[in-house]
Formats: sequence, C-alpha cells, structure tokens
Amino acid sequence: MFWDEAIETIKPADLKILQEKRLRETVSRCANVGFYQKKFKEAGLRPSDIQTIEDLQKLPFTRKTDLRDGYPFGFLAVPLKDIVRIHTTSGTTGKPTVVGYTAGDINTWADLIARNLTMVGLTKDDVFQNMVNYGMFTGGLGFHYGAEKAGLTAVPSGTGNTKRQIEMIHDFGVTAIHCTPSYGLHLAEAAAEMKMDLSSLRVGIFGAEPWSEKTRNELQEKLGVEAFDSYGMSELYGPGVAFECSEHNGLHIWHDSYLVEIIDPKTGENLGPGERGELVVTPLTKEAMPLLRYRTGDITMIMEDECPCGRGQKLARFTGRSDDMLVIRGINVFPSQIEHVLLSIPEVGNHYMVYVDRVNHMDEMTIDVEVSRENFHGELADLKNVQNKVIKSLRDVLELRTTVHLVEPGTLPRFEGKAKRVVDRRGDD
Ligand code: DLL
Repeated sequence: MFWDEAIETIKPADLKILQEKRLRETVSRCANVGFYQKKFKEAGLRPSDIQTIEDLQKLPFTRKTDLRDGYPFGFLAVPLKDIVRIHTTSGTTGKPTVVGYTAGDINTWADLIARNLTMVGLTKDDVFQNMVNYGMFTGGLGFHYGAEKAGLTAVPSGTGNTKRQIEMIHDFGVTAIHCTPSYGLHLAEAAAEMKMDLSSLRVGIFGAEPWSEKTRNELQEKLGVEAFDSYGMSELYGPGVAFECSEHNGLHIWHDSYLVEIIDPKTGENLGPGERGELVVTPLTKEAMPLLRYRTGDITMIMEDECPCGRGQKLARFTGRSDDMLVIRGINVFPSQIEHVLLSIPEVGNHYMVYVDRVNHMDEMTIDVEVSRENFHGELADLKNVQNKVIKSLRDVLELRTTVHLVEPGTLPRFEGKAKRVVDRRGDD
C-alpha cells in the first residue's frame, strides 16, 4: 500500500540531502523557462549558484500574476509534446492560469494522493465517491487517479444531482466521500430530508476552501464520518499537498515534494515556526511546470510539535487568503472572521452571504444569514432578538456596523464546488 514509511518518517539530516538534490534538479528544469532565465539574469545568478536550502533565499518569489502573464504555456519547462494533460485554475477575472503535467507528474501526483488516502485509513476495501468537478478543476481527476492507485473502488460521481449522489452512497455502500465542506453540509441536509440511511459512510475528506472546527463537528455528526482536511492548489499539482492524519491537529505537508517557507505577506520576510503568515512553496518534483518560491496567498503557520503519527512537518489549518481581505471603511475584515462569529451563534445556520456596496461613497456591508431549522417557527419577525445578537457579535469582533437580514432556512445558495459567499459590488457602479 501507500504508506511510504522510509520517506514519511525520514530523519531530518537525510531529508535535507533529498530536498537539496531535488531542489537542484528543479532549478535546472526552471532554466528552460524564459521567465526564470530573465529572473536569474537580473539577480546575477547561475542555476549552479543554488545548491542548498539556504541558497533559496537568493531567489525572487514567483507570483500568481507572473503565471497569468505567461498565459497559456509560458511556464512550461518541457515541449508541449511531452505534456499529457492540462488543467486551469478557477480564475474569476481575466485569463486563468494553465498548469501542465508530464506523464511523470501525473504519476507522482497520484502517488501523493494515494499516500494521503492511506494515511486516513482507506484501503482496497473502501468505496470512494468523488463528488467534485471532473473538468479543468484539479479535484476530480486528481483524487480519482490517486484513489485508483491506492486500489479503492472509485465512484466518479462529479458534482450535481444531490439526490442521485445520496442514492449512490446508499446503494453502493460507499464508505468514503470527497467534496467541499460546503457541499458536505448541503448533502447532509438533503439526506436528512430524504430520510436516507447513509450508515455505510465512515470517512469524509473535505477541502478546496477554508472551513472551521464547528463545521467539522457538524459534518461528522450529520454524515457519520471522521472528517479530514485536505489542502492543495492547481499550481502545485492540485489536491494532495497537505492533509490531516487521524490526530486532526494540523496538516502534514509532503516534505519530499514541497519545500515550505512562511513569510510576512507585506514585507516578504521569513517568519519562524508558530508565526502565522503566507505560505510560500517550492515544489521539488514537478517536471512540466517547476516553480521557485511560489507565493500561494494562503495564510497558515508551521507547527512545532512532533506528531504522534511519526510523519514530518505540519501546517496549521488555513484561515484564509492574504488577498481575501476586505477593507470596509478602512477596517480590515477577513471573511473567516464573519464565519467564526456566525458559527458561534446557535440560532443561525451555516449558510450566509456577505454583500459589500458603496452607498453615498460609504462602504456598507450586508449579511444575509439563514436561521437554523430548529429555531425557525414560521415567522422571521419573531426573531428580532437573534438579529440583534448577530449584529452585536459582529460589531464586537469586527468593530464595524453591519446590516443583518435573517432569512428562512434553505433559501440561500448552496454550492457544489467552492463556496462564494462574499460579493463585493463596489466596483460595479
Ligand atoms: O482547490 C485543489 C483542491 C481540490 C484542494 C480538492 C483540495 C481538494 P485551486 O482551485 O487551485 O485548487 O484552489 C486553491 O483553494 O490556494 C486555497 O486558497 C484554497 N484551499 C484549498 N484547500 C484548502 C483547505 C484546489 N483545505 C486554493 N483549506 C488554495 C483552506 C483551501 N483553503
């Protein structure tokens, strides 16, 4: 199976040797990419100047905007004839970022996912329903290849038709599911309405967007699964970059495939373990699209504790993106703060939408939030006290006045893929 003990519990000194060998290989692959040739020249560096992990600091960062500028194939280090697949990132504005894979990349990526699935206890005996998009999004095909490699019975159900998804779980005796946490909640709701018995389920893998401990408890309780957090991004293959083990205390980032730095997003300075900042990754095994010091935009920290499972480096759960931050009347607001407040109020549910508008030159934030089913008895007007409680709690945490509308359970949008709960309409006028 895919428990690679020698690599997953490798000693720090041996790991450094392996990482530096792979770093040198990565740098020499980058020498085929116009962008890096230019960057090396500007920095007065030759690829052979990068030998150790410490040397990494000599290199500039690579940003999402650089990849966008290279659209479509500017970052490929191999000719197109050696590319066996492309995916793109889910860009909402402008051109997406294209990611290419060699046959070797597809194989390495499937291995990483197979290791994750093995880490969470899945085996050939499991039936795995993959409820994410199988198109350009990396979640579908990425997990699918890994699941087959680990010998699971893969059910490539994709997204949509929740009723059919639930019937399949029931009829096929599905033991493990993969979807976004927001879809997981929707699935749980729909299963309860259909009064379907999903007791075959035991493992739920949730990722592609930030989610909280409260959501974990709810998913575990309502779906009867042990819920695992899974992190990844298209530019780093896709899913499978970092994954929880059964300790549920941080995500192991595969140290043989990814070199990790945490930086202050404003100054670019390196931060130490235990300090929260932006994750910067140098992938070590990518052939088609090698990257150096890639700024993910995701906020986390390196954890210091040793994991009882024996595997290496861990990252704390992700709290959002550095570029997610909204500035409302000069105050910085992270969507995760709003979610946190709402989840702490039992009278409201997990479903909400945030709208930001500019009214008479002033920023106004409006939050629609669903009342929880248990607290709704037919009249929203009876829940004035709940509305005031939400407004007060948000003001206490955000230091900001907001408009809150309570809405009936089941009326806000549900998301099959990544949830998009913040709509900033300030640029629309
Ligand atoms: O979301 C890959 C993926 C698929 C991961 C399935 C996990 C499961 P992208 O579409 O490129 O790739 O989006 C990557 O999603 O930079 C984070 O901001 C966010 N993200 C992904 N996983 C998590 C997570 C896939 N577990 C972007 N927690 C990343 C928080 C996450 N944010």
